[in-house]
Amino acid sequence: MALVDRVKAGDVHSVARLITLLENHEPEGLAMLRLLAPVPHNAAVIGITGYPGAGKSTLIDQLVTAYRRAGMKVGVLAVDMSSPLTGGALLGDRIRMQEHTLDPGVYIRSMATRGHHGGLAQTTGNAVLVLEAAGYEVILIETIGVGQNEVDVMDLARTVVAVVAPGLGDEVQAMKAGLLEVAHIVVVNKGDLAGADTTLRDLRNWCPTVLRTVAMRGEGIPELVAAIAGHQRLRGLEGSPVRLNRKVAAL
Ligand SMILES: Nc1nc2c(ncn2[C@@H]2O[C@H](COP(=O)(O)OP(=O)(O)O)[C@@H](O)[C@H]2O)c(=O)[nH]1
Ligand SMILES: [Mg+2]
Repeated sequence: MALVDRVKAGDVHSVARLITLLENHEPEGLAMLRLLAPVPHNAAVIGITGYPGAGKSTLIDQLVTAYRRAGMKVGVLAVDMSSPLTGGALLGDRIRMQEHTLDPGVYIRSMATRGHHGGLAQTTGNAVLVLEAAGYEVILIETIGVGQNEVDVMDLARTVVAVVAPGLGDEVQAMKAGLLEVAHIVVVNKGDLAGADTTLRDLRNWCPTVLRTVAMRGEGIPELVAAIAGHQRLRGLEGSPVRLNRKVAAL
């Protein structure tokens, strides 16, 4: 069977191989992407953005568990700029996600970002296409979301969740200026820490949907899943060009 057919059949190794070809800008990869067409855009593409340490990976880990329980195939694309700000973050993510790597219904991938500059969003978009072609129903994209590159990556997501940790006054101010503009849902994670109430109150003046989570303990996850489902339904009603994932919207 050709690589393209194996991707369509959902073979994980072929998915990984094709994404690598696309990451390396191999002409062969782009040719195969064309062969995948038409790709049904049935996945719920969800962006999880926020500063390093806010708890994005921990939250994604919990979301993966929730969507798997609902029987959906889940892909995770961890996009992280190779800046001093995020150095070393990806290894931690891999270790945390290890439990899911044993699950054939979950595909987790760190997108190589070094030297990508403007092409990051395109490469990530191509990876989303490959996952959709392979039948993934939920695709979670993790990014730190501060620079233009990451904001472009967020354009790929139908629902964008901004994650904030309490007690970081300056960070919250920066989030208001940048991240909150692209976010549909704001999560105050580390709700167990002092200052969570103040941060929640503050952010509720800015965004209609602000939730508290303790990702480490799985608290607030059903509410987040419901808020994402609600947003997907809303987008469906608006007649967005991206098709609605009915399974996610039904949760
Ligand atoms: N106290 C507390 N710590 C958390 C919570 N969620 C995550 N963390 C911790 O915060 C740190 C950063 O989490 P991580 O998910 O890697 O953040 P990311 O950089 O945004 O992906 C880790 O040490 C987590 O264990 C939470 O709800 N409460
Ligand atoms: Mg992370």
